Amino acid sequence: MKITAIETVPYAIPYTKPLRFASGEVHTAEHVLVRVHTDEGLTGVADAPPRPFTYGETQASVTGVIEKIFAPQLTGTNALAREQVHALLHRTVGNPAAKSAIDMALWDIAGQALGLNVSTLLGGWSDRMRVAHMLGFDAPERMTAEAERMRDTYGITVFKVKVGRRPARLDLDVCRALREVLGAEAELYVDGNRGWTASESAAALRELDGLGITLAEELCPADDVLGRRRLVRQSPVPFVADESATTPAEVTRSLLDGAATAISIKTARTGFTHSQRVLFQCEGLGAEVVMGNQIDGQLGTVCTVVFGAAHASSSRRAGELSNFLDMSGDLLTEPISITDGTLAVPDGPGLGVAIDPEKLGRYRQDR
Ligand code: MUC
Ligand code: MG
Repeated sequence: MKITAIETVPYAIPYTKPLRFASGEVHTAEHVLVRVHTDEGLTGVADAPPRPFTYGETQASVTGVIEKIFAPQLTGTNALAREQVHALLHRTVGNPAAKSAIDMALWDIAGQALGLNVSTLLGGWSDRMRVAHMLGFDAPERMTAEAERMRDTYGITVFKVKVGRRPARLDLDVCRALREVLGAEAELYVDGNRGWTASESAAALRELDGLGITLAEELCPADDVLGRRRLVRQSPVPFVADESATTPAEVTRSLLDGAATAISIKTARTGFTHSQRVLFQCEGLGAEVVMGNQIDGQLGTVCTVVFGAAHASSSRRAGELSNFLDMSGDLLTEPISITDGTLAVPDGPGLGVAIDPEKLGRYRQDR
């Protein structure tokens, strides 16, 4: 089964509520839908969410690199020969979202060809994951109200709180208010997106420890090598590398260098193939993982739950699977939904989802 074409469709869907965090903010999902076509009539699909403030990609760069470099290189290649595909993609540095979308679309094709869900192909551990909701910067009362709404409407009890503002008191007040409002049974963890220095982070961690925080993510820059190592050594909870460890090699270096003790896996940047390499490496080295969110829409969220639910170690912690709830629209024929704090892997071969042409028509920007 040969790849015949790779189609890119840029689209834009506004958020009903922008997500703000220490390294940026997102008001509109300006993503690229990637479709890989084959000579046997099967088409695989995946989403590429460019994050200029993290990886340097834009909607135009994703479309450009696929049209100008990847599609010409991959056309004619066996759609099931992922090692060959990755050898070709590897000739170009960077472009993680563009490469990952192609990788996941190829897994979608493999699943459809075999009549199996990709989650079964990857490992088949479970049919669902517990959901963690990410709370962006806002006033404490608005963040607690959002957390309560998520708990009361969707049964979500795990929250990742964006921190990294100055003064740190702003974020510490939020965490205290959340603990007070949600009680002891809620799980809280924090993500600083490198907003603080190592010393500021250490001071914040001392206060957060009393609030029963379970993970600390990217509180300070990993490039401040010694400060970061010192912080990670004294952290009372696993210290998660996210944007500082975006490839299997960076993950290894980060763990061995003492820049992190846990890893955020985002299928939007490592696809399924490299996410598995990251996961298995983490298992071998004894590092925990958390399934992260690249501010994904429903298609991206499906990819995260398909991967996360596939393995015992990636589904041990709740996955960040809920930020699509803040989008004003979506592309899937059957919307996904969170119930009792969990999200199910869609039924059916491949990724188990289909794109609604009418919805895509509404949001696409190329026509
Ligand atoms: C996170 O975990 O940092 C913010 C930007 C992005 O790409 O992901 C988020 C969440
Ligand atoms: Mg993060």
